[in-house]
Amino acid sequence: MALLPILRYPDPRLHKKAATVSVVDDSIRQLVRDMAETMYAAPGIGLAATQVDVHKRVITIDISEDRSGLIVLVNPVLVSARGEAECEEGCLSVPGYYDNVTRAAEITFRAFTAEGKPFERTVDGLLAVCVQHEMDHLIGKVDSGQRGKRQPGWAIEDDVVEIVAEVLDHPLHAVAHLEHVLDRDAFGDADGQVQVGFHSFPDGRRGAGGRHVDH
Ligand code: K1U
Ligand code: ZN
Repeated sequence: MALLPILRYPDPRLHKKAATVSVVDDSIRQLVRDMAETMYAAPGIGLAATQVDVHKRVITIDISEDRSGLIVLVNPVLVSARGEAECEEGCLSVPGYYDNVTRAAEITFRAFTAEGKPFERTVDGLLAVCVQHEMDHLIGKVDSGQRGKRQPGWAIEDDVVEIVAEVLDHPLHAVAHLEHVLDRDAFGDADGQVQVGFHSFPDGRRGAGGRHVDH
């Protein structure tokens, strides 16, 4: 098994459309094993092949508490969708962001297992949200978290605060400017105020990120 690097927004490869898998063979099963390992390590509750730069319609999901409920979707297709639900979503390709997204509350989809067996399922709740999120990845859609909320552990360094104060009226400028100054990814919001800086994760890792400032 292998841990695969996860592409990060704004990598243009995240917008590629995944191709239908023609045969579920050993190479697909190896991809599934690697994706599952990568998803568990991230940690995440879902992963689309697009996110690991493999442009095939393959998804892994595990929403179980004890990480024992791996679901594999090869060539998933949406059959029907009902109702609406607003939920907070994260994305491993946009670390540090959580965004409120409106999704169908219940969906029915068809897919193939890693053994190439067709199945159909009707799901709701977090699983429905996660399937929709991962299927978006397969068509190259990424929610960049532009309405993202502040996460616990947020920290902005002094030098970054100065830059933010200077460019607060031009959030997209702020993002481009900070990416240049910090030489790393930063995120922003097209229509609101954005602060951009470093995010401190509970385990001590640090990364650049941004947060929307409510008026
Ligand atoms: O596709 C991805 O980017 C993975 C993403 C899936 C997702 C999360 C929430 C709602 C919809 C889709 C994640 O897994 S983000 C990380 C996350 O939500 C999480 C990680 C560990 C434990 C519990 C949740
Ligand atoms: Zn995602």
